[in-house]
Amino acid sequence: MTNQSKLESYETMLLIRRFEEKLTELCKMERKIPGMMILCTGQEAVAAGVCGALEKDDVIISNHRSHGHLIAKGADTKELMAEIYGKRTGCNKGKSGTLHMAVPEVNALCTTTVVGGGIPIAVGTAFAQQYKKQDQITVCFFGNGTTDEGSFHEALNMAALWNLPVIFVCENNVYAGAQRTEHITKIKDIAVRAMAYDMPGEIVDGNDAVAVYEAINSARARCLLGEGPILLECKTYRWRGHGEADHQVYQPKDEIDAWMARCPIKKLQGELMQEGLLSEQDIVRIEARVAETVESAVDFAEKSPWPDLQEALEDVYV
Ligand SMILES: Cc1ncc(C[n+]2csc(CCOP(=O)(O)OP(=O)(O)O)c2C)c(N)n1
Repeated sequence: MTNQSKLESYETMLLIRRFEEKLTELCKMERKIPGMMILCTGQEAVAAGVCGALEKDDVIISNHRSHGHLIAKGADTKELMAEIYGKRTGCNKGKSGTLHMAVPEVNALCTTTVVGGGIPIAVGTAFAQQYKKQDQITVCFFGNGTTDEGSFHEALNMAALWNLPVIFVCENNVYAGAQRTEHITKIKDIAVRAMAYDMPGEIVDGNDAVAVYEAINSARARCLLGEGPILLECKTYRWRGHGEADHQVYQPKDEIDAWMARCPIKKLQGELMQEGLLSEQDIVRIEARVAETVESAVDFAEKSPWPDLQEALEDVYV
């Protein structure tokens, strides 16, 4: 990973963090955004590490915890914020809201809240990439709980059988809804599930953006050689509840504190400073740039028009 890519990952993670902190404020304190709000706070290194190692033409398929993935893939933060507000200027004209955003301009083709729903779609896009002999791959993001769904197993079987260029990225954040992993899944490491489909299953520190980047970089090269899919398990933790209305009573305080002490942003920041790539002044400058990006996204969303009632049935297939 180059020094430039490390600095970019740092800024991407910071942007995701500040963008979501703003969302917490907007939906909880200011009550500007109604409905369910699901954040990836604490998991930024997975989004930044994975997308940092991808090319723009590579496809990502995401789930209900998608803000980080979309920002890291290069989606316009103004259009994301406007979409979350439900405004006409949003990336999906205000129809998806926070949970189903797609940004085809950066090949973020689908985010779905149907648990396990995105994985077969990723197999489809990877099949198209292979069939059209494109030098592109697909990455599919999902949580640990998703790997208990039938669709996960069917999709991995087919992807392995056809040597498809797809990386399955499991963000093991210890929980699935209010359930701890060990209460719903017998195995300790999700990565061992790859064995059943004769594909590599790797475990990486999901709070280490550099490690995630390196793992994706080599997995991508392998996919492009036609050697088939990989399952990458990123061990991480979600700092907040399942959604913002969740009071996290089931998450022990000392567990949250321990993971917060392993903040992925602070980790990379420390490394960059130690390597002489980042100074205190640089941090202040990056923070200011990120704050400005978030503020202008909110301003854009606030000033944007609502969709008209007659637009409700446009772009909808029934
Ligand atoms: C098919 C389906 N079943 C159940 C749900 C309700 N649901 C939404 S998110 C979620 C938990 C998913 O856990 P995991 O895959 O580990 O992802 P995480 O939320 O931890 O990132 C559940 C059960 C759903 N949306 N779709």
